[in-house]
Amino acid sequence: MALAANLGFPRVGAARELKKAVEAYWKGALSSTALLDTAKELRMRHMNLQKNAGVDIIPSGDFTLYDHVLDTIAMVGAVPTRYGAVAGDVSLDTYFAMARGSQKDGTDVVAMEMTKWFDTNYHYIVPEFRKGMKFTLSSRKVIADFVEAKEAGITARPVILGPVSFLLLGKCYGEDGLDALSFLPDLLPVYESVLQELHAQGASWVQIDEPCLVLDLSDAAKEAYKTAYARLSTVGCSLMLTTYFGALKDNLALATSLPVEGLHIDVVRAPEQMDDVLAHANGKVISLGIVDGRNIWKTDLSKALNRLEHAAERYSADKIIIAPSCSLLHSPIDLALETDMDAELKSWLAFATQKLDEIVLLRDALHGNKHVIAFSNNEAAIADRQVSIRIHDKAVQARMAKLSAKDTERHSAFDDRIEKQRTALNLPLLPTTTIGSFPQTQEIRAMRAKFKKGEITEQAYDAFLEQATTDVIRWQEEIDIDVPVHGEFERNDMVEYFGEQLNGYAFTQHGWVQSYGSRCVKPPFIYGDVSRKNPMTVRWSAFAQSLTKRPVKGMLTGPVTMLQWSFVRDDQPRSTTCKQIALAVRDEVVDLEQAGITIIQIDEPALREGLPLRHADWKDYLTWAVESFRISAAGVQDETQIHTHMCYSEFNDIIHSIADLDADVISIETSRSAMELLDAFVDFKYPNEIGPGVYDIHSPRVPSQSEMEHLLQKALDVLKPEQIWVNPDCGLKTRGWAEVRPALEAMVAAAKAQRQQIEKSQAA
Ligand code: 39S
Ligand code: ZN
Repeated sequence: MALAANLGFPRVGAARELKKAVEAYWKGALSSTALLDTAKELRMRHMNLQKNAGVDIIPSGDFTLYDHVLDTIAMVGAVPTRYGAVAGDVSLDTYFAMARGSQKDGTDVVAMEMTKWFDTNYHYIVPEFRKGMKFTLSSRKVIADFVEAKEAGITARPVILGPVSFLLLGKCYGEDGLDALSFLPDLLPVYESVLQELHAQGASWVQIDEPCLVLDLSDAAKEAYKTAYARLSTVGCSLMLTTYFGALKDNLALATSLPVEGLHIDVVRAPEQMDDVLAHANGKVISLGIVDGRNIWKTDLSKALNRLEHAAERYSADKIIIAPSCSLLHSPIDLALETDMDAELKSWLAFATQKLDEIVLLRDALHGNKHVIAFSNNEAAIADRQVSIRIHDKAVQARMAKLSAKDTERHSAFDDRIEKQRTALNLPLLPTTTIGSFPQTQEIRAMRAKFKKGEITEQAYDAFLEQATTDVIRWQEEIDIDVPVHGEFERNDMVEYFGEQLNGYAFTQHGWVQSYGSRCVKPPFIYGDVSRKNPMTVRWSAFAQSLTKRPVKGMLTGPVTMLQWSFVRDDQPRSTTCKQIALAVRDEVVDLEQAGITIIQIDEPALREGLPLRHADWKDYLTWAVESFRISAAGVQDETQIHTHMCYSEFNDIIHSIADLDADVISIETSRSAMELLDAFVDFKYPNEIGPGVYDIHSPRVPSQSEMEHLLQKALDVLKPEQIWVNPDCGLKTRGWAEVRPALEAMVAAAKAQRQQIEKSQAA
C-alpha cells in the first residue's frame, strides 16, 4: 500500500509564536525554559495536526529554533572557534551567537554568514570550514526530537541534512584551495553515530536531504555521494534520500545507484523525470513529490491521481510514497485562518495544512477509496480557476502583444544621459544617499496594526506617517544628505506593499513564511494578469519632495523581485508574468517623473537568487529578467536618473547582465567584504555609476568615519571619483535610530572629507 508522507512542516506557528518567543528570549524578557516550552508545544501541535490529517510518515527534527542548517552545524560540532564553545556541546547561547553574533560582557563576535537556500526566499546559515576542523557529535537534538515524538505516541521519520549537501552548501575560509569535500572522511563518523543512535531508539527510516543532487555536480561531488552512502547505508536505518527543487537530470543514474532504500524526487518542478526514475529505481521505495510545497495553488487531484496510477502500474503501489515536492516550510500554514479572503480566490488555494489533506486524499484514492465529494470539489475549483474572468485582462494582453525592443530602450545612451542628469541634478562629487527605508520602529508597526484593525482612522494614520516623513526629511537636511529619501514608513514590506495595490495580485492576513531566523514575510500571490490600479507611491514621494529643495529619491520594487518574492501563477510562463509587472512598474516610474521626482530607484535584490539552479538555463532567465527591468525603467526622459539596488549579491558571473540593466546608478553591498565585491565591476570596466555600500547595516555596530573613509579610498583606488556614490549597504528598516543616526552622520562626514581631498588634488 502506498503511504502518505510529509517532508517538513512550517515552524513559526500559526500566530508566529516561535518568532515572538525567540525575540523575547533575545531581549531577556523570556527564560530559556519558557522558550523551549513554546518550541515543544509547537512541535507537538504540528505533529498532532499531521497525525490527525492522516499522514502516515511524519517528520521529526524538522523543527528548529533558527535554521536547520545551523542545527546541522551544531549536530556535527562545526562551531567556529571564535564562539569559544566547549567541544561536544553547543549551548543555546552559542547557537544564537552563531546565528546573530554577540556583543556582551565585553566580547564582540560576528555572526556566521547567511545566504539564500537554493532559489527560495529562505536564508540559511553558511557552514564555515577551516583547515584542521574536527567534527564531533555536539547536539543530540535530532535524536531528542525523535524520542519526544515517540513518547507522544508518534514514530516519526527523522530528517537530517545529508553530509554531501552540508559540505557543498558551506564555504571554506582561510587557505586558498581548501575543498569542503575534503572534510567528508572526518564528517561521516558523526553521521554514522547519529544514525546509530536513531536506529537504537527505533527509527526504521531516516529522511536524509540531499538537495544538491539537482545541481550541476563536479566529478568529485559525485564521488563523494558514492563514498558517503556506501558508508551510511550500512548503519541500519533505511535511508530516504531526498531531493527537491528540480530534476536529477545527469545525476539520475548516480542517485538511483546509491545503496539507499528510498529516493524522493520533485515531480512538481520536474514531472518529466518520474518515468525515468521509476525505470531505474532498482527496487527502491520511490517518494513522489506531487503536491507543490512551494506554492499556494490547489493540486489538480485528478491529474495527480492519473500520474500516481500510471506510476503504480509501471512500478508497484507498495513501493510508492505520496509526498509534497519539498518541505512545507515554504508555504503559509493554514488557509482556514484567511477569514477575510474573497471566497473565489480562496477556493483556488491550499496552504501547508490543506496540502497534507491533498496528500492523504491522493493516497486513499490510489487505494481505490476515492473521496468523491472532495475530488469533485477540487475539480470544480480547478475548472473555475482556469476560466474565471478575473484571471484574464484584455487590456494587459493587448499591451503585452505590443511590447517591442523599443520599450526596453532609454532615449539616449548612458554617456549622453549622464551629462544631462549631472546638469539637472547638480550634485557634489561622491553624493550621499541611503537605500530607501529608515527604521521600522515598534511604534510604526503598532500604528499600522491599529489602523488595519480599525482602531484608528485613516486620517490619524496618515497624519502620523506625514509627521514621521517630515521628521526624517528635516533630519536628512540637517545632516546634509545630498539625496534624501522619504523613509518608507507607510510600507509593511517592499513586496507586499505593492502586491496590495496591483490588479491580479492578492494578499493574505496570516500567510507568514519564514525568511530567516525569526523574520517572516507575507508573500502576496499573483493569480491573474497584473496591472496598476492607481499610482502606488506618488503620494508619499511627492509629499516628501514638497518638503525640500533637494532631489528626493523615489523607491520601487523591481519586476524580478516582485515575481521572485511572491507566489506566482502557474498557468503561464514566469517571464510573461514578470513583463506584466514590469509594465505596471513602468507606469509608476513615469508617474513619479510627472510628479517631479528626478531620481527613481528600482530595487532588484532578488535578481541573482532567481537564477535557475542549472547553468544551462541561466541565459534564458537572464534575458527576460534584464528585459523586464529595462521595460520598467525605460519610460522616462534622459534627465531622470534611474538607480537600482542589489544586496547579498555576488556579481562576477552575471556582471554582463548587471551592465545590461543600464541603470544610471547601482548600489551594492560591499562593506563586509571590504570592497572585494567591487572587483567584478572593475574587471569588467563597468561604465555607469556605483554606490558601494560603506556601512554594514546587517550588524548593530556603528562604523566610524575613518572606517568608512578607508572603504571609500579603496573604491577610489579602482573607480573614477565621478562614478562613486556614498551609501549604506542596504535599507535601514531593521536597524534602530540609536545606531542609524551616528552612522549616517559619520558617513556624510566621510564623504565630505574624501570630497575635499579629491578637490584639493584636482586643483593642484
Ligand atoms: N523578502 C521580502 N518580501 N521582503 C524583504 O524585505 C526581504 N528581505 C530579505 C530577503 N527577502 C525579503 C529578507 N529580509 C523582515 C526583515 C528582513 C527580511 C525579511 C523580513 C522583517 O522584518 N519581517 C517582519 C517580521 O518578521 C515582518 C514585516 C511585516 O510585514 O517581523 N510587517 C508588517 C507591518 O509592518 C506586520 C508587522 C507585525 O508583525 O505592518 N505586526 C504585528 C501583528 O500583526 C503588530 C505590530 C505591533 O503591534 O507591534 O501582530
Ligand atoms: Zn539591500
